[in-house]
Amino acid sequence: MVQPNGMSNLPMVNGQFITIERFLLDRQPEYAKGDLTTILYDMALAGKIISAQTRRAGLLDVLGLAGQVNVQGESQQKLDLMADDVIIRLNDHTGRLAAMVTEEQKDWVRIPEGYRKGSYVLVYDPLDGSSNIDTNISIGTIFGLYRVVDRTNRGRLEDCLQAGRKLVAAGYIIYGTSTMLVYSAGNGVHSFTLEPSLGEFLLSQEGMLFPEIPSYYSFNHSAGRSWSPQVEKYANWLRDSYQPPMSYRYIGSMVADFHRNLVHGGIFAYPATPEKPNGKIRLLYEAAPLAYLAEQAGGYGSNGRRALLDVVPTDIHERTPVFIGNRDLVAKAEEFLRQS
Ligand code: AHM
Ligand code: MG
Repeated sequence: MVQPNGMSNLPMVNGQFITIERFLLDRQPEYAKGDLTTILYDMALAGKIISAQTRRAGLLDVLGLAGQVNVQGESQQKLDLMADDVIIRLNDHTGRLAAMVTEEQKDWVRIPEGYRKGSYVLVYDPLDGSSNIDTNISIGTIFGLYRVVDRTNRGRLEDCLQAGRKLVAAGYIIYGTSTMLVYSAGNGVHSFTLEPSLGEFLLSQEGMLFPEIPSYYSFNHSAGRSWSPQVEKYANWLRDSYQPPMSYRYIGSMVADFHRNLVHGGIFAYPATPEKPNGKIRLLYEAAPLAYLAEQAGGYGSNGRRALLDVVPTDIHERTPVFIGNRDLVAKAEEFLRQS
């Protein structure tokens, strides 16, 4: 591939950038080859399409508001519904999936009659942080992949209600200053940046790890008045006692807060409050995939008492408190929350 100007910092093999396709073909562990690799490639394609749509979101809004231009129905859909539709349409007919679970649909998504069923279940939040869409702030797609529980009987609720520990791959696509795809299939966390003029995701970093010294902590402090005394003490400890001091950053898109903390080190938390006894974040398609990535990057995700990956969901849209990021910071949160 020709080297675009100013991109010499990306890893190369034999003078060439490494496309996600090449990476998936060459570097996937044996167990992840086949359908799993192809689903990951399909998610990369979904990311390209959603990225293109989010880049045009402001324009589509203007056209929609003017009401005089005959915008296609699809363009006028809310962006999160459009993203949901893109992912379903790219995946429902491929014969690789047995079921899907999405934040945007009340029930789990069945593979339509007439299409072959596969052995995997795709769980996803099509556009996390969607309250940020109209203010041009980073948002993202989060996804996880499970194998069906029983290959002879595919596509049931119990295939969807699996603990994060059973994930075989997870990732996110972040639509920010650039579009990046970050994923793991159990052999470390790898990131790719979309080169817009080529329309290709190129390897940015293989084997991402949380830096040892964290830089940021991310809570919504406006909820502070409702926190338990334990959460309050922990937040105060992060602010007043942690050395070297960390900065406070909260975007309001968990995927973007997580990504920044993965790159620079830190912790994101969305604790329980009396108003939201289980917090806000959804276990199956938000917390578990990010907890899987966190553990693959040397970090940890907890609900404040135990590993998020060990919690078996009883409802596809179940919520959970979340503490996720550098392992020692999350372990410290558990320590504070154990205190009476
Ligand atoms: P969403 O999936 O509807 O976008 O909601 C989840 C988002 C998270 O990305 C983010 O961390 C959180 O909601 C922000 O909520 P709050 O405004 O209560 O802090
Ligand atoms: Mg979300």
